[in-house]
Amino acid sequence: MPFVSRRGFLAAGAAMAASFQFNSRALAQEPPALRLSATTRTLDINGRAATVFGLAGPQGSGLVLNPGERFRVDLSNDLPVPTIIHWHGQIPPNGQDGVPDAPMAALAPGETRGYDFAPQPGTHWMHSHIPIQEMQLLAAPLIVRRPEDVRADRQEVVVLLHDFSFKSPEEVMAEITGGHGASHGAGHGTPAPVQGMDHGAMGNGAIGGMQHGSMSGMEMDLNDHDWDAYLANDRTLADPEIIQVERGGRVRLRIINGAAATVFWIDTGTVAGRLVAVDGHDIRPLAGTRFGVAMGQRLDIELDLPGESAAWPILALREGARERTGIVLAAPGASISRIAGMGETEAAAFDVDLAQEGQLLALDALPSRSVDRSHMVMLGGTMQPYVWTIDGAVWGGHRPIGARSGERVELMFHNMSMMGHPMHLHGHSFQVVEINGRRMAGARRDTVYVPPMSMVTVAVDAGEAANWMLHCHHMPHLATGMMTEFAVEA
Ligand SMILES: [Cu+2]
Repeated sequence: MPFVSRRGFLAAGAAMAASFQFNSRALAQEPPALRLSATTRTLDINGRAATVFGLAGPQGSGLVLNPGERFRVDLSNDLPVPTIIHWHGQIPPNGQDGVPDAPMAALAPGETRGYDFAPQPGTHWMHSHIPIQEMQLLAAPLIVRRPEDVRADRQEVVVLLHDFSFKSPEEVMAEITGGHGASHGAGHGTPAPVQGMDHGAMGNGAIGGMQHGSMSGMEMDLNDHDWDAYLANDRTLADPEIIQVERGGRVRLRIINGAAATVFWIDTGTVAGRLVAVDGHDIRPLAGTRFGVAMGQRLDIELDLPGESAAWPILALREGARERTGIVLAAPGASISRIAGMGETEAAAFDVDLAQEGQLLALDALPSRSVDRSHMVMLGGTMQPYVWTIDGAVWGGHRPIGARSGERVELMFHNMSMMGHPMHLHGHSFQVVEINGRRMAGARRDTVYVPPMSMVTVAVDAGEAANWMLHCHHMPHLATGMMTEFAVEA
């Protein structure tokens, strides 16, 4: 029984009707599908009410699946507008991937559609693939636990990060694209010198947050919008989530950067962390207290807390700026002091020299084999006009990147622009195999950050014959067309 058609999914394809009758009998023996609803909710952001979108499930916001559990979900659109949800990090059949009209239409208001596939384990998430909806927080964690997670006796703490504006996403987009480009006020969005061109580890695995010499003559653009708030699990540091932990507790942070256009540094403060997975894939553990995470990416960080009645803030610092957000881990009896929403100093720009990515080594490397096909993928664009391109084109004028199913393909991302781009490929997990000309057995991922004027090569075994989206996960870049297709033929 390769595929169980379900109610709404069936409605979209008459060809599936026959299999539905066969499969409906089998359904009786399975637990009911999980219900997930795209809906609106109200948040309190620094004392002001905000109506945003969300994904409500049986466990609250988001889903946690246990080992062996299928991803069997009935998604309902309870919004007044069409929507569709992408299961970021999953490898579903292409028809269930969740991109509007590629191939399935968005769900109309009131429509329910069924999804059923074997999920990829790890820290993943799900979000609308309509950029202005993701900007309205239509996103939630999607955690698939491994058997070893269940055995580990390690408290799992999920943190979903966002940037937030009280303005409508249309207004935000108009401000970003409407002739001004980067905002140049208040010390944000100003071109920052490219830092840290001296390579190599920065001591004890600690990454970033350090000022290196600027590279003469080059400026990169960070943070093309100043958001009203930065959220960790929907809250600011004025009223952060307090998570009860044990003295001497063992914690696994599952960090998801769901922001539209903000790269964060995760700062574990006085507690040493171990980065053990990125994008749901295990890596060789990397010690440190500060790890960067670009839009769409995930970090799993293990902490072994001291045996004290203390509180340990876990902060997310906006790159190139002073704003921050976060949560607080608190042992019984801890006194919790207020944390300012602004740090003393600006956090560094993330991974301009790929020092972090260059230290990440896969534990589940792709099998070694010869490369059947390689493509140079040029990333370009400018703030003025606000246009971001792949191979010189925006969506609609793009030329798909071709492959045959089963081929080993290398995509050489070459960023010729002055902004960084987190590049996300649907339906596959790739491996970072080269950074600025240096071959390596880097991390398995689905989203790789390509800083300005840099080259990152990923290897991927082409999967199901279908057109899979390949795009920048900076939402204003995506909204203005920074997307192409990885066109896999049979
Ligand atoms: Cu981009």
